[in-house]
Order: sequence, then C-alpha cells, then structure tokens
Amino acid sequence: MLMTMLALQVHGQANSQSPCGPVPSENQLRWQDMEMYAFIHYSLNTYTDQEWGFGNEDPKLFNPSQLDCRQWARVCKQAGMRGIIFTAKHHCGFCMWPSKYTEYSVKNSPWKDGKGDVVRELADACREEGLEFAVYLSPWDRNHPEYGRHAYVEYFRNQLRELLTNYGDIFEVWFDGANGGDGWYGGANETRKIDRTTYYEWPETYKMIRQLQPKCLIWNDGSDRGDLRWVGTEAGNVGETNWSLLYRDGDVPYQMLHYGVEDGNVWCPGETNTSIRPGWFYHDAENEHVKSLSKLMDTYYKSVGRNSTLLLNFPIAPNGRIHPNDSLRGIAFKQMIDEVFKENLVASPPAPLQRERGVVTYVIDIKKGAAFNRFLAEEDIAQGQRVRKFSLEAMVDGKWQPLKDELVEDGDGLTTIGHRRIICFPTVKATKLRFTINSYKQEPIIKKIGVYLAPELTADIPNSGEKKSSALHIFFGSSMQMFIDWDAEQTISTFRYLPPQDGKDGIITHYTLWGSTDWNKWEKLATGEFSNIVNNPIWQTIKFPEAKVRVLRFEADRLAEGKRMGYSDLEIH
Ligand code: FUL
Repeated sequence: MLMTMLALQVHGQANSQSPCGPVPSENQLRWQDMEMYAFIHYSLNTYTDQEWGFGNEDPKLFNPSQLDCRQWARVCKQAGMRGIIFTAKHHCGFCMWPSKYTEYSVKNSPWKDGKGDVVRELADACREEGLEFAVYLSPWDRNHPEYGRHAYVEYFRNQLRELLTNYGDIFEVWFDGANGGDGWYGGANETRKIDRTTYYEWPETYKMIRQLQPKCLIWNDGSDRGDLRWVGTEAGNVGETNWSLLYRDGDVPYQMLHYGVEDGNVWCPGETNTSIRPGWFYHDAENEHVKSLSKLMDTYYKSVGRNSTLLLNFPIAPNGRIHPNDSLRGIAFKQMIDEVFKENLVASPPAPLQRERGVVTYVIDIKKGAAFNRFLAEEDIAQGQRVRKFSLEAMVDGKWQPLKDELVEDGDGLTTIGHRRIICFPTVKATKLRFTINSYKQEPIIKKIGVYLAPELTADIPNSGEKKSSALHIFFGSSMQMFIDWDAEQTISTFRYLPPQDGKDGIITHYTLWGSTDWNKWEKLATGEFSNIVNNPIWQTIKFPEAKVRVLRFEADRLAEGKRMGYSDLEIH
C-alpha cells in the first residue's frame, strides 16, 4: 500500500530484546498485512429480499441474468480490497457450489441449466485479478434435516473438505456464530437448539483445515479459539484500545472481543466486519443508503487505524452484479485513502530522544510550513504488542499543545498501537510533533511513524434528519405495545421498523403486528423475529398481504434488553 511505502522507517531500535508475550504466527502476520478485504453476500436471500433465509426457499429462484464474478473481483480490487470472502453457504443452507452432499444448491437452479458453480467462477476471477480467495460456510443450516444431530457435523465437514480441496488456496474460513434456532430442517419446521461449545466438534474440523490448507486462518465466533476474533459489533469499529491478545480458554464477552486482553496468553487479532450498506444482502430499498465516503473513512480509521483488518461487505444484486452505487462508493473510498496518505510530512526519520524512567519520547520535525491532522504509528508486532499508552503534542507558537483522538468521546483515546494506529485530530500547523510513549509492557519497537494532512470531506449529502414517522399518530398501550392510528381507513402491506440506534435497550427482536378497522376485532397481520437486529440494528421490513386498517397494534414479544420497547423510526405503506 502507498501509505506503507511512504511511512518513514524509524531507526535506533537496536535494543529489541526478546519477544514480548504471545506473538503472531506467520499466517497471522501475512493476514494482518492484507489490511482490507471484501465480504460478498449472495444467496437465495438476494431473491427473497431477506437477511436470513428459513431453509425452504426454492432453488429455482436462483437465476441471475448477468452474473459476472469478474465484475465483483474488479470492483473489489479497485476498492483496495486484497481478497474476497464469499458466502458459499449462508444460514439457509443453499450451496453456491454444486456440493455432492446435498441437492439444495446451484445444481438445482435454472442458472446455467444447473451446471454452474459460483465458487469456482469467483475463485478463478480472484486469481486473475491477483486477489486472495476465502469462504464463509455457515455452521447453522436451516435446510438440513440432520441439523442438531451428529450426522450434520459430518455433512458440514464434508462440505468444508470440498471447498478446501477443489478451489485452490483459501486464505480464511469464516464460521458464523449465529444460531437462531428455528428453521425448515427438511420439513420438520421446528426449533433446534445446539450447545455451541461442543456440538460442532471444532477441534476435529480444525485438524482437517490445518492439514488441507496450512496457510488458512480460522475465524470462529464459537467457543474454540480460532486464529482471529470478531470485534463484537457489525457497525464497523473496534475499541481504541485494541490488544491482539485473548485468553486461550473460556468465554469471550463483548469487552474482550472489542478491546482484546492486555495480559492474554494467545495471539488472536480482531477483524472488523461491516457492510457498505445497511444489510449484508442486497435490498432494492437500500440503494440510496450506501455508506457515505466520510462514514467509510471513519470505518477505516476505526478498524485498520486501530490495529485491526477491515472486512467490508459488497452485496450482489439480483442480476448477479455489484450495484453501481456500491462500486462507485467503494472506489472513491480507496482513492480517498490514497489521497490522505500520499505524502508523509515527517521531515527526517526521528530517533527516540529519551529513553528513561519508563518513557520513550520522539520529537518529530515536520516539513516546513506543513499543516497536518493525522498521526500514524506502527509497532513491529512480530516482536509482540507492547505499547499501552502514549501522548501527542504539537509545537505551535513555541508551546507544546496536546492533541487528542477526535474519534473518541472519553479521554484522549491515545492507547495501544499494534500493527497500525492512526490518530485523527483537527488540522494544526506546527514545526514539531512530540510522540511520547508513557506506558509499555516491554521496550517498544516502533517500525514506522507518519504525519499526514487529510483533505476535508465536503462531498457528502447530509440526511435531512426528518423522521418518516413524524407524520404518524403513535402512542403506547403498554411498555410492550404500540398503536398507530389514522383518521380514515388505509390499505397497507408493509411495516418498517428502525430500532433504537444507541444500544440494545428496547430493541424488539420478536414481534406481532395486528390490524383493525374498529379497535374491536383484530386481525393478525404478521408475527416473527427480526433477523440479526441486535448486531446490525438497521431498518427491518415486515411484508404481509394487503390489509385494510384504521389502527395497527405493534407488540414486542421479546426485547434484546430492557423493559420498554423502543424505536428510532417507523414507516408504513
Ligand atoms: C452474521 C450473520 O447472521 C449475517 O447474516 C451476516 O452473514 C454476518 C456477516 O454475520 O452473524
């Protein structure tokens, strides 16, 4: 990457001592250098406008007219992605390759008369574009009759063997932790609970992966420690404090996922996964909601700039291509990263001025007359992660002025460095910058220091801030029941719910929607679960057969947290 080449090598690090604590494997080091790679979500959901398929969707729905994996690979490459992780099988169980272990796959779709293989086409396209290739294989399978029993685990492993044997090098395997319970399961149509800690027999599966693909990284949100960890949210950020360490055993609560563990005994770096639009799968209704350039840059600073990698999702549209809005935004994103980091304003490679009393100080000369607003530092993580806390000061008019990370709310945000740390602050014009490492686990080894001037982003169109629901009559019948009424009868078929955006409190996970023309006789219009709403609190759409109503009763059957149903916005049509 341009930035890496231009960041100046810092010398004077002779005293490297012995490695500090757990260190990354060669695979983890190589992976971390990939920095950004793409997710691609594509399955039957694309044709049913869903985020989670139930497992009984008809394979005949899969019939894209212009499926073009080369277009995906080209877009991803232009967007600065170094590889692609593809949903070979999502929770619905539909296989995007003709697995010999199931009929529920592309082989029973009309696409290419059942002779197509999306995994093959994408693996080939990636190689042609010089991208790495990887697979997402959902352990939860809502189609398979044996899900919940041992036979399914064998089936899962057989499928994984196919993917790891027939498609060349795979850089990562992604084992989603989601398990909502209910599903079609071969027609049983029931809820199946599994014990995440034992059911999948991960140690056996890991052995097979290591044997078939020794360079492959394991991402696992389950109990057995993989090589990489989730960062606890799909919103696109990891903690400003981010240790690449975890404990080898035991549960990994949110705090550990998001911030890592300073005294962890195993190297397990964070991967920040998020989508370029609200959902993971494509929905027409989201075409105008592709993330803005400033949101994407914010995501970059809060992932790659916080010692993580960025796994950015591009959904595929029903025609089999990445939508132009997503590709334009993705490419603009990469151009902006290049623009920000094109010139390192450090005048000459700084050497630590002082190494005493537990403090290491670098005074950095800035190129004459330069203004700047970004600071970058990298540790040599091959020797372990060492820095706990640092400070930054700019010499303005002969005085040192403290700088703080403007992307954090509490404190100055100047904690941990790791593979790369980027600090954003308002533009200053200064002759010198003082970088002081105040606290560390062992003598820090700083590999690179960079100072940059990011251009101001003026291109984004701000949201109007007006709520769709502001024209609706909304009131609460109880803490778990909301009414919406009209002066006259309405014909409606869609109810949309935007959950609270500032935490889990009040998020409705299970709902029932009733309609009435007279407040007396109620007709049940819909009931169900909002898929993945806690991790990804985006607009949820409930569709139902056209109904005439004067009043709607929206009931929260279950909340993610708290006692009172909450909402950010509603839309009904
Ligand atoms: C989640 C899944 O449930 C979503 O559908 C999506 O695949 C995301 C990447 O992971 O846990």
